[in-house]
Amino acid sequence: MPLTHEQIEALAEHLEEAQLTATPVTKVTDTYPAMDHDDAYAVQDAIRRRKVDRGARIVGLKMGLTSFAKMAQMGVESPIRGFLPDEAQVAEGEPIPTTWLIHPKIEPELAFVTSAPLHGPGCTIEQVLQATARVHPAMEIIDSRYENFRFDLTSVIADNTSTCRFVVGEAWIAPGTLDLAAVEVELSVDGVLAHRGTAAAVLGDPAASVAMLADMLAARGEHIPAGTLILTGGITAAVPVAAGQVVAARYSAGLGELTVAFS
Ligand code: OOG
Ligand code: MG
Repeated sequence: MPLTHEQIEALAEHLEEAQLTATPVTKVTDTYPAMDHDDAYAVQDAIRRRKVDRGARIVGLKMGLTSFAKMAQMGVESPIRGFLPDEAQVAEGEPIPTTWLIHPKIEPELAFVTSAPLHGPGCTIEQVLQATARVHPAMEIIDSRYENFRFDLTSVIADNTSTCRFVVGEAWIAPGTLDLAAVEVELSVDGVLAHRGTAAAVLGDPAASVAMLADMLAARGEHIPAGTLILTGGITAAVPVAAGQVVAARYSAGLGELTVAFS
């Protein structure tokens, strides 16, 4: 953990300013090549504190880079976790303005809502399913604060895993009623198919993503509380979006279609 408290606070301010002013910045590892993942999570935590101090609520947690499509797309090698502030949440059907975004991309996901606490280490898929109330279709809009959406793992952790906006569909299914890994999704932009995927792309089963989050939190003496919303990670590669476009994700398993319009 080579960074000082002051350096961590300065990086958090730098990255949050980049977000709030929609101005891309150089990677934090360009300035501090020796910083490690613990430093990066400390920067993420400092961004979280800045937002909470200004009155934001944390409405959920997310996992990222949980699919091979995403790891390959971004050139990084392991999953990461982040937080979802209320300012990122968009209601289903509400258009998303792109004015204050840098270079947004969208990806289809499954969102879990827990009904009981989940503790690691060694959290299992069975424990996750036992502790899950609902599984919803979701879309995440990611917007890296780094130039050209290019980063390494340390830099993207510090940047709260590119979190920008997210939409959780009102439709839901109860876990246990079907094989979540078999859920299929088709992502289309203005009616043209962009990607097709199966939820098994997310660590073999999206419930494994929640289990991994519980284990990651356990390493810091934390857990997933009951009532937590969790985005489990993009099922397909993410696609760039622009004002005027309409993106639809059509899910199997009775989860329906989730549409997001950009203005
Ligand atoms: C990092 C965030 C990845 C996901 O679902 O895989 C992510 C990025 O690709 O910018 O949210
Ligand atoms: Mg995502």
